[in-house]
Amino acid sequence: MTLALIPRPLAVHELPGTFRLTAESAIAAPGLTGDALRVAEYLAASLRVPTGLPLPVGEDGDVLVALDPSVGEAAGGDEAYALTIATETVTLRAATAQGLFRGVQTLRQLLPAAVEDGALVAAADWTVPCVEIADRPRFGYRSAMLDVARHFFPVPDVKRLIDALAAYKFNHLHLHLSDDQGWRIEIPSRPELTAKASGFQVGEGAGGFYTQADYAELVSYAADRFITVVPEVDVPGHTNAALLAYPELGLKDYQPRQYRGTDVGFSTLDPDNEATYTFLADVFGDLAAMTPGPYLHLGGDEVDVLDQEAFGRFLRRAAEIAAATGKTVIGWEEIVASGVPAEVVAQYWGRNHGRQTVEHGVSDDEFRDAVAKGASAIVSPASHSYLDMQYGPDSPFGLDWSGYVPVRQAYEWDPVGYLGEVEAERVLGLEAALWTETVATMTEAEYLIFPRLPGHAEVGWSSVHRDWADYRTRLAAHAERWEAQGRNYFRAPEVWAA
Ligand code: TNX
Repeated sequence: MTLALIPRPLAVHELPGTFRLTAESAIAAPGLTGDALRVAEYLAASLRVPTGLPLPVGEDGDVLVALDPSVGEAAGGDEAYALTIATETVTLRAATAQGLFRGVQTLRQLLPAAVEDGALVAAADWTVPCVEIADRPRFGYRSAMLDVARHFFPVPDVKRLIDALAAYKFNHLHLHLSDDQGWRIEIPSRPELTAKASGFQVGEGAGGFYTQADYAELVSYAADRFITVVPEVDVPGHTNAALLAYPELGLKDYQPRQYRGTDVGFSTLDPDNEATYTFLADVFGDLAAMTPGPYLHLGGDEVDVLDQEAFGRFLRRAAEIAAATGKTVIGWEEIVASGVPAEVVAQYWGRNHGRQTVEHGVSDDEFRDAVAKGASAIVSPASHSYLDMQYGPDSPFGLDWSGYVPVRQAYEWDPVGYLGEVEAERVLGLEAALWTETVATMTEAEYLIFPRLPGHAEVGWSSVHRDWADYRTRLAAHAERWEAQGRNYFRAPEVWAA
């Protein structure tokens, strides 16, 4: 494919000629209301800034945005779209507003990189190559995770990440909201959590937390981009911060403290204290009420200080309490050995591939068995999809417990293929996860995110076919877009030959 589109669309038919946006151009959105009209307006508003063109949204115009139920008939229909660029007109059709939004991202990528600029760009030529595209995603769950607990990232940083996710057609954002180093979300029934346990983080720095209003703002910013926020409160382990607020919920001899290190596995809620479960009901209940999306992530990873019986007993009750909120529960891979019901979605992270220092691990075979018995899976193997793994020995940021993850390795993998013999329908999709032990700012985070994030976008959206040479050429062309957006990225020699 010669067009630098990521993720690669299902069907692309390139045609001769170009379309040009001009001072006479207008967005036609006849009959659109609600979310679909909002998408047309989002398109116009985002193009007006760099182009300086008026681009009114109305009944008529050379850029038609239209709802068309026939576009969404196949699988993946809610996000399917059809985009036709002819010399005089652009036509974007989808069955849903969400499909239109995904198509808008493709149209943006067909425009010159200057379209990504946050200010007026003089003397650019706003042309688009003629093409017919029919597109829809392979997986319905395409997620990125941001750990805001090890280092806190304020609302504008998260919005910046959400914009990147939207550009690459991700549809979920998982926020890791609590860990040993801080509690980052205001829980109205448990105000001590943020009052006592949010003011620190890894290394230096004051930490922070999202108020309910901050969280609502993030949820709605994401929803405007058809991205669902998946909140995670990690239990029973990774709870040193929670225990600083509620020390009575810990094991007898545990001394909670302001923890600024990066060890794992040392903290836990006490499974034998009834107050633990009252705490969970309060926290999960409030979080569920604040979260319009269907998922609640309860963590469940890395507990060194409980035996398997106590760990399983805790998780079965925790899962029940979380499910009672009406949400679909997600837990890290360790949950498959804990006897939680198959309705709990298991998130594979491949701890066995390098991280052998903690208890309750599951082997790949055990994970596969759980999926064969009916569990659904989100697949995020550290060896491919962890954005916090170093690119190589010279990476200034990142960890290496699962080995280095060069750009090519972050592209050449497949969620179903990775697990092996599993029914494809049980695999909801994938996640690219950024743990933030080693990055304190969005600029540092972006160094790890780019250029690897687009590879996961393609793995999640496009067919199983991978062609590194073709992908690399398309990826290389995206650097100009990140530069126009003012983003940091690692200029990997495997992509931009020195
Ligand atoms: C493993 S992945 C963890 C995190 C660390 C991460 C660092 C998972 C469920 N647990 O606590 O931050 O490795 O790569």
